[in-house]
Amino acid sequence: AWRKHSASEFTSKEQFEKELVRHIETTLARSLYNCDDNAAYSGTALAFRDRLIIEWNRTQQRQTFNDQKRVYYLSLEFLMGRALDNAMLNVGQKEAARDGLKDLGFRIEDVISQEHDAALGNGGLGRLAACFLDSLATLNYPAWGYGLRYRYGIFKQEIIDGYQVEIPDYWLDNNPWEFPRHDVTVDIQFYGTVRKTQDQNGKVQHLWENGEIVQAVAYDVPIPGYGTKTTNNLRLWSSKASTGEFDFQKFNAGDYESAVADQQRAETISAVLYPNDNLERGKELRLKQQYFWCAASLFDIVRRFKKTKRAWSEFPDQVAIQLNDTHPTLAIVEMQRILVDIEDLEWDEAWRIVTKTFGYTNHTVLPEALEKWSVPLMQNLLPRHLQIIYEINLFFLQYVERNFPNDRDLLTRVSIIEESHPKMVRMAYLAIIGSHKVNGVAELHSDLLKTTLFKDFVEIYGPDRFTNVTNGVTPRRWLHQANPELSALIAKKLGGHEFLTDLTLLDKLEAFVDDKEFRTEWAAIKSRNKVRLAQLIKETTGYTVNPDALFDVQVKRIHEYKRQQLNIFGVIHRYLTIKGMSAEEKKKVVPRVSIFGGKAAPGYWMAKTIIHLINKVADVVNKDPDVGDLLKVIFIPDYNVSKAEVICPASDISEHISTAGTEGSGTSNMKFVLNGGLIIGTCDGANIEITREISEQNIFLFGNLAEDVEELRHRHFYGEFQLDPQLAKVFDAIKSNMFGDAAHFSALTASIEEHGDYYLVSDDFNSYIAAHAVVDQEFQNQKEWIAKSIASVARMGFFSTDRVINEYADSIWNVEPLAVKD
Ligand code: 26Q
Repeated sequence: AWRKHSASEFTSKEQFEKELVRHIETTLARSLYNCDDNAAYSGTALAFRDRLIIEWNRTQQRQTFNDQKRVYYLSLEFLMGRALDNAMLNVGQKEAARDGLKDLGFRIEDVISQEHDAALGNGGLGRLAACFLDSLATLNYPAWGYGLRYRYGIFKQEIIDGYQVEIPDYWLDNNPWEFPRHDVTVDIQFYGTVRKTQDQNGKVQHLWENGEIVQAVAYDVPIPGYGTKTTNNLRLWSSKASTGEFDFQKFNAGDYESAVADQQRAETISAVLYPNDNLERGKELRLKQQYFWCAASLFDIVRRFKKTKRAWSEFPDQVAIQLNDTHPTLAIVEMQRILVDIEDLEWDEAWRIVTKTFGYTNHTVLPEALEKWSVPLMQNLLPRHLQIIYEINLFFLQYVERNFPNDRDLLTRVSIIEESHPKMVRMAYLAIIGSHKVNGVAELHSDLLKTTLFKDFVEIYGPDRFTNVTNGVTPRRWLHQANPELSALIAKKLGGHEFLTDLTLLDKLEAFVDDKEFRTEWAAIKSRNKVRLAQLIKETTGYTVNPDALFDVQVKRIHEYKRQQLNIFGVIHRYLTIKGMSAEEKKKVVPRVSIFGGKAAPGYWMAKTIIHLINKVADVVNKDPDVGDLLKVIFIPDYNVSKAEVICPASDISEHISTAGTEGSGTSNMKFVLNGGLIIGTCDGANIEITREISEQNIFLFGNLAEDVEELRHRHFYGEFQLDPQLAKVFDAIKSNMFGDAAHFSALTASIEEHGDYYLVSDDFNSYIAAHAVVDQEFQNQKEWIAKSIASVARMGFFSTDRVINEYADSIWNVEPLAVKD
């Protein structure tokens, strides 16, 4: 009962207003009379935050008291987006806030949109981690996320003269969602030397000494679940100069300047998120980030375990650690170091504990994304860890040798150390060897891992170490929050919002596919969502688009394998076709808006060239009176989570057109279909399973299959290459300077015409154009189109991260939810 009367509760708009005003006037020290949207946002966030904190503390107490097995999700990226709307949904009382804000002269939507996105991630992998946290809390799993508290998240993108320009994203000022824990710190060592000694019993010991110490400070973020009291913790580490005595020596010695420089260097570790997506660059600072975060997290996890006074052998019964890609692989080595060097366990016993604890998720088969670190670099930064890696490798290769005698090639292929110049540490192999389960993120991807990249390891360990867990998205953010009207309509038909926690209930919608009134409501919602997107387009680009046109969307990181170039070449083809039409023919054209969005890694020139071409095509097409409303081309700048929440509900069709076999899963494909958009795509990643669920009738598939790719590339390599004739016309237009100086785009056309067309743009072009013709055709039959839209949503239940998390819990972590009583 005491909880009902705690100071921060509110269940009516009057009580909410009281809390809001109190926070504005006292916490923020502002007057209500010059309170703008931003202050209203801060006050509202603080009022809801108070409510979260209570459940957060209780959840942590409950989890400590129950002492069940916990899950730790290690990810260098958490692409959270905004928190307030989600807090309102999970705390409840959004309507009280809406009414209270209205009384004070604010629109809740304007207030919510004041919040700066928490953009601590690049794309799919980081957003997946954020969806996982939401599902873990919603399903009452005792789980923590561990990451880095970057001062700068992913850069803000501006488009200037058609070029991407990167602006630093400083986001930490006035962030009400994080709680500094200045008492939770860990000293992290770098560099130094390893000294071998013996203890009293003659046992060999390794002392890692004389390194540089950097301090890790914990910042905690509450993660509320939906429809539950569970509020889990996301712990982000920030780097700071160590305050140890050693470090004051320089100050005392009068070397003030170099002492300050040392401090700055320490803070650099958590300064910035590396903006590469699916590309690794081998920079020392990145390795420092990885170790800093792994070591701090492991120390914290071990500290929590040791408080329970259990035997070390019980560690894997209490702790499951999941590695989000290879970025946290050093955690495996660090764990072994803690057990052997510090806790004095025997190597074999320690290693059994380690491998039972870790699981590794792979997100890509692209060779350029596979992490490798140079041995000399690692030797210098983490000398003891390199020794341990060599030791792990030695025992592993001995094991392989015993089971596959006289196969030198195999030993070379699977060695953690690549015998190149310089030698390299293969992080994926280390992650496989140190984990009990390895999973891919969609069926095709997991199959490809087993038959190509990790084939030798399947031979060595047997197939059971390798599994698939197909990705998903959280229906709270990606249906209910992003598309409140659709969520309300579904709830009206299904008799409540239970589908938000059991997404398979959507299958009941199938009964309404032929319900005319329902179809009309469904279509009206899509239409209003398109108006909302048209407004965003107007605000961000200045262009006016017709909401009745077919909205064709491709938003994701810009990458050659994702083939935005195929899309823009298709748009140019469409433009040329319209230009060649008579007035009579034009009447039959389905008006279309081609919408792009996404960031290119700052050093990825080809991706930047693709952005430039899209913007130059937009310049020409959008002002061409011959075309008018029949075609518009839009590049929405600075694509991020909160823009995605506007874009996903507003597509008629979206594009998921990667070269077959290259996209691990894709998750925006799921978001678009869940919001009633149809998709055009290749047989790649999760598109395949989406097709299986919603049926081939409801998706526009095209292009070569993964099994054909190798052969096609081989043929290209041996000069057997014919540019598709329709694509040739597109290239001719580009080369005629139709979209500005063709020299800007020559590298892009040459990569296809002259350098082997690695991503098979030309091979798939004809099939792509044909698929779009079918899209145009079918869009004209709105009745059928809406029926497909409804039928697809009805069959999307599989793609909830709630299902995903339960699969990880059963097949990898072996953890149970913690029951929460009221
Ligand atoms: C590695 C080393 C150094 C610097 C950066 C990186 C780095 C950073 C980010 C490597 C890869 C990433 C991101 C990868 C990623 O987002 N992968 C996507 O993961 C999604 C979730 O599983 C899948 O749906 C996508 O198919 C996959 O591309």
